[in-house]
Amino acid sequence: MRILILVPTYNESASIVKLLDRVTGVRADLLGAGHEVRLLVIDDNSPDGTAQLVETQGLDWVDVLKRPGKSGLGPSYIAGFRWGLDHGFEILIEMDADLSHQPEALSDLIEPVLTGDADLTIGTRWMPGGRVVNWPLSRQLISRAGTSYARLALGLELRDVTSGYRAFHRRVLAAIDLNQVESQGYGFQIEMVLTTLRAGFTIKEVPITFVEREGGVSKMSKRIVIEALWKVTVWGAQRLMLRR
Ligand SMILES: Nc1nc2c(ncn2[C@@H]2O[C@H](COP(=O)(O)OP(=O)(O)O)[C@@H](O)[C@H]2O)c(=O)[nH]1
Ligand SMILES: [Mg+2]
Repeated sequence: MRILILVPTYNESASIVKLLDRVTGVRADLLGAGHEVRLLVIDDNSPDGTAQLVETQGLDWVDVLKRPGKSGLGPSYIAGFRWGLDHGFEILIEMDADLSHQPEALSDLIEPVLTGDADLTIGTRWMPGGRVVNWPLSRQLISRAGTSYARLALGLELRDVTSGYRAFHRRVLAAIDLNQVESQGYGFQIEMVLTTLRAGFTIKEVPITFVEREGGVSKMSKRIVIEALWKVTVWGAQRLMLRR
């Protein structure tokens, strides 16, 4: 299979080299199993020079998609999905740059997509076998409450709708209208879940260990949380009115 790991970055110079280093080991195993693995950094012109740092590593399996300025997580991923589809990749992975998502868990994450068991897998913190390390209680509460609200408002059975460690089969991204996806942060992850399910695809959750970042700063903001809450409320109201 042709696998592409998408990594959006905004000021991640503290962790991106370590990430590439750890992906190198995982990649060797996947290559051994007959897969092709490339990685695309989608950088929003990080002032700390993340893109240049990646380029100076000179890795022939890594590309950098340079964007003019900070646009948010959603638009960055949409640009990355388009790039991956255009280049013929079959499995497209979402992964954070801050090492919260363990590259070593990649094989388990993609397994159901490889075998055709699911069209999308989500690395889930809030299920048996999943856990979080060093994550402040306040963030855990926001995450769990957010998922509970989305489950209720949108009638979802998933246990971690905002997780950003995911593997899509290209058939999902090719089938949905990427122009219609409009959310930014957590809202983007929830919107992708909804869009995937509405298009008739299957989602499977895989337990992961999520480790709080050690370097750099989180781009999570009150605005991103409020956007997600607002969007879920609107989508929930539409669901009630349209009975979908
Ligand atoms: N390209 C791009 N990447 C972003 C943006 N905002 C966040 N990211 C990246 O998305 C990933 C998750 O963001 P992070 O700040 O760690 O969010 P948190 O884990 O919820 O605290 C990281 O790799 C960030 O660098 C953005 O506006 N543009
Ligand atoms: Mg993070």
